[in-house]
Amino acid sequence: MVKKLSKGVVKVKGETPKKAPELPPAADQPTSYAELLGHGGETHQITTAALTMTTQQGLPIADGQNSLKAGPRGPILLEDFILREKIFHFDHERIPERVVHARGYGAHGVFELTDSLADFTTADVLNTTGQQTEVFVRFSTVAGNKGSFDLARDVRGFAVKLYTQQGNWDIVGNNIPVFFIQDAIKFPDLVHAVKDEPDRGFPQAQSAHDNFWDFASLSPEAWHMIMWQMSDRTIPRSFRTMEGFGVHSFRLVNAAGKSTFVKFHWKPRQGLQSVLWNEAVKINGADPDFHRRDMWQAIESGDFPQWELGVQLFDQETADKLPFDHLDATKLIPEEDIPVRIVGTMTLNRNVDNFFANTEQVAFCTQNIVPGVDFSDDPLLHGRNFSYLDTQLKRLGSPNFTHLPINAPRCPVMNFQQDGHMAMRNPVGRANYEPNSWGADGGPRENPEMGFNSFAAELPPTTKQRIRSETFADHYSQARLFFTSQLPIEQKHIGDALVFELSKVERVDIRARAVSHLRNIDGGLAATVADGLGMALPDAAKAAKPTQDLPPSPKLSILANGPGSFKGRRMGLFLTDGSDADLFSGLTEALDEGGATWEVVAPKIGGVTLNDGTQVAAKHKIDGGPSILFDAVAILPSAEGAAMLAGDAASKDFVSDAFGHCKFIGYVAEAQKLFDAARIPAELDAGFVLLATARDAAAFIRTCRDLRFWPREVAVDMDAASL
Ligand code: HDE
Repeated sequence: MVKKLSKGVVKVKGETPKKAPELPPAADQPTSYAELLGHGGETHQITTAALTMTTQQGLPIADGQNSLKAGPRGPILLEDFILREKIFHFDHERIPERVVHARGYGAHGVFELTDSLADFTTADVLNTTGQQTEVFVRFSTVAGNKGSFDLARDVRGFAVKLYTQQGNWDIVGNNIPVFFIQDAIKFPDLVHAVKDEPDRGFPQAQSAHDNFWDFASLSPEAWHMIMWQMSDRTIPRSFRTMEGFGVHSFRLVNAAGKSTFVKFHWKPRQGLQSVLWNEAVKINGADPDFHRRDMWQAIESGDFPQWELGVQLFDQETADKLPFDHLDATKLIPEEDIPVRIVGTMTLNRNVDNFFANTEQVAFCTQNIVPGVDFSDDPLLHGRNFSYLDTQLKRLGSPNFTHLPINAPRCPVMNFQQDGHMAMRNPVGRANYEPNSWGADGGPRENPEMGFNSFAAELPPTTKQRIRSETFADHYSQARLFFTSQLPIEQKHIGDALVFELSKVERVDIRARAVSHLRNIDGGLAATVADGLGMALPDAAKAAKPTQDLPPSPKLSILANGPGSFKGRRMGLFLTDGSDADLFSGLTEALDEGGATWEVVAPKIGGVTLNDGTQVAAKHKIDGGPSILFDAVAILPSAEGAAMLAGDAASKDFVSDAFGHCKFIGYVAEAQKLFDAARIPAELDAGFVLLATARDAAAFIRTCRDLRFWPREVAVDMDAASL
């Protein structure tokens, strides 16, 4: 980014080389590794520059560049313990990746309570307004491996660890409020089915294959979540533009021991935003780290993402009146039925300084709750409570993973648990059992007043059996509710996604079985998908319960809940030598004022010289900065520049992709040659805004408030004719 100082002199924004951190005076420097490790915080910050390099044992190293050899040309001697230690440690650097949610990205932040829930819960973090609680959040995709790409069509994990004064509270949620299955015993099957097929080891990070749709088409309970999965929710524009949901009902318990059911919501202040599927496919190639880079950049630039914490509170009587069972994780409660009460704000304000120590080693567990919060009887939740602790042991290798700085509570931890691999928190003294009479009071001891008490739920007389509740049997009504709550363009995207995914399924009978479920959800959708696949409409799947028509819930639409401004979004400025300097200044000033970001795309990474001689640095060379990386673009070449680039494939792609992805396009008249070369229809639609002078900049940015110019989709997609 460039700011013009005076004619021909520029300051390149954000590129001022950072001053090297000043080293403390020698006397203040840590003298030992142990002292370094004692620095606290979430990672062990080691400024090796200040010190002589040592082995893990602290032995100063004289030569780290050459191994110990018999003669200058080898062989290497077994005696070289420095070499062996280094290679040994390297060999053991990897820990198992998460069995699901392997690819993730985390950031630190703070939660501030704005509305006390003291009437409902004793949880300190939800009682005192204005109180700030440290948090760590990890966003993730589910199916792909750790090294997969960010824009897979997939559910996103949204896991929040709140370091409260009463212990760590983890809300391990997703960006979708429901789940595929109703009982934890089905989880390994679901995950096996969606991940790469075991014989061939592909496809990576995608559900578009036979095994997933085979499982899905044999699991009617999955179809509500499948509607979400096929919607634009699973191709978010950014982690910053996703909602988070705790999914299950939990309980809040107050000082009088009264329980209230609660569902947790995180609502992004940035508004909901997604990309298009064709764009997602291309982003994965151009920038597989699109989401993590976006989060990193936003936080580094001080544009801290924020979410509001919302709660849906309801009692047993209300629960009994709902037209479905709230203990069934395939169901949501429409906000129109039980409004979401906003009670706090979460701000992510600090990037990790060591990815492994923080994002990889963080261990979320649904069983991490605090006094005043408790579980509902949701059978999926209970399975999760077992799984998370179990998997952390496998992944982190020791029951002492709670000693790692990212997992350690920020309040005192006192008990008689001891030893184990890598124990870092080792109590001293003789007593390691309870009760004991060694200390003054034999502590630490339990505290019935402030300690966690399970809610004393009454249980009706019942029998032990392996069974699925009849109240879980309505599989399609909320799937229909989700579909009918979408705007027409969103419904089209769901149809497109289903056709795409099922077109990757080789077995025709699986395709047909999938479409048979759609018949119970929406007849029009079923017909569209069957037509898109070129197959006859199959009979409807046998339904355990008939589909009910529920009133639509506008809150379920992304487009109805968008950002309403260009703030926090990114404009691509396509420049060449000779581009108009006034327009460039006007546009960049308007973007800066509006809290948006912008990046220059130019024929050469060295930048361009504007028509007043100003030099502007480029962020991307054209083929390295395709328009898919931007929310909107401004095509601002000089006449010579446009003529030169009219034959350039990457420049034509830049324009035609922006057009095809329904982006708002600001342009100068000189761009016409490039538009013609990119075969943009001669009559420009209302998504194009002419930037005749710098005064037009503000109006263009206002136009970009809407996410996309959707009417264009009808023109660019033959499947849209039915809209
Ligand atoms: Fe998870 N899930 N899950 N899950 N899940 C894991 O725990 C599991 C479910 C979710 O960023 C694992 O630490 C079972 C629903 C997130 O580190 C594992 C069932 C929801 C993350 C596990 C579910 C989630 C995980 C793998 C069905 C949304 C990533 C690694 C009963 C509410 C957390 C790990 C992070 C991770 C088990 C279903 C969200 C294996 C058995 C429903 C966000 O323990």
